[in-house]
Amino acid sequence: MIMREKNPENLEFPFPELDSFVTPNERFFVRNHFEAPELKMETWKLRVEGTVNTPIELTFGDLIAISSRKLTAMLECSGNGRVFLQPKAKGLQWEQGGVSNAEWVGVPLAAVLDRAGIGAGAVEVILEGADCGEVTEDPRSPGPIHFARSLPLSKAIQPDVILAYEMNGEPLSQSHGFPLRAIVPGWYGMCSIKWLTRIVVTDEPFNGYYQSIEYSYFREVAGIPTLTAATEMEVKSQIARPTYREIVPKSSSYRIHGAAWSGEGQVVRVEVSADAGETWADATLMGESHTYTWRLWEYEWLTPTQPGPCILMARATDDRGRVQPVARDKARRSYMISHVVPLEVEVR
Ligand SMILES: Nc1nc2c(c(=O)[nH]1)N[C@H]1C(S)=C(S)[C@@H](COP(=O)(O)O)O[C@H]1N2
Ligand SMILES: [Mo]
Repeated sequence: MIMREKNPENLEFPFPELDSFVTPNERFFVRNHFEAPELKMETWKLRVEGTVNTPIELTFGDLIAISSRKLTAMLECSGNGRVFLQPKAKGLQWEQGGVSNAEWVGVPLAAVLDRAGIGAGAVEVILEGADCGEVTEDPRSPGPIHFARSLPLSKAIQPDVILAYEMNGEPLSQSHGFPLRAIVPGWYGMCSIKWLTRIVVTDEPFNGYYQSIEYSYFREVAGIPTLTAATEMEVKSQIARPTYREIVPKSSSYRIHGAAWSGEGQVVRVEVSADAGETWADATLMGESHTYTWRLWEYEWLTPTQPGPCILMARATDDRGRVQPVARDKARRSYMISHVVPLEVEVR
């Protein structure tokens, strides 16, 4: 793993080493804002309150008694690829490995909300983690805050939004949110709250730090840029190999490979260019197509006969016709980094 920050722990998956559809637990990237809390299964409780018919408190035993669901879903940090931004942006300088894919087991959030009964006028569901800290750099928090995000009720009650306690057949590790985390498939990683201990149903939109100040972008409303919480993942592809400045033999065949994904859609096409975007050719999509996970792809590249630098690119298209853009959209601030990143290699 590549250490992006020691305390709190922030670890990047070395994306050039991508060689499996499911990311092994010890290679799944870690994104923590505060020190990971040490929660004990015996004393852990999940409170559900706010605009509900009856506020409830569930123990871990109560929770796992609810019928479970298995789901393969990837998480991508919305700052993944930040190192490629020009001018340089503040924040963790992720390369391509703020993204991973796992099989999760948990209970639908909808089933938990049902226990409490969603009250009249409910519009959003806030998920709050047990981790807590103070943001001491501008823009500062008003003191210690918990990591929290809200989901619109319509997303919160979708059966694929789960509260997970298993990751790739093992109990969640402390780094990934033991004993319980949300998995909000198709949405950027910050929506999938770890160390979940409190759920608040609200009758007004939530404007917490991590969706108004951080993890928000400018969306145009009647021509006026309006800060809006980032939610669904953009369509995107990444090249795992070759890597930046890799030496590639001339007049031979090289397997370019990587992964591509699209939030709530499915990738239908990945194209590769070996001439800085002048011409494109279709890559082969491997395995089956699934919503919420990445699709591995490969392309057999017949390398140039002449030595010299060569610019590679990959771009994905999804089943809703979204095409990965070539240009960076500044309205996205330092998040949702999905534009095509040129990759320079050296043919020798
Ligand atoms: N409680 C809590 N949940 C959290 C975070 C956090 O710092 N605290 N980080 C979020 C972010 S920004 C991402 S990208 C994902 C990363 O999940 P992972 O560490 O399991 O890869 O968790 C999200 N959930
Ligand atoms: Mo993130």
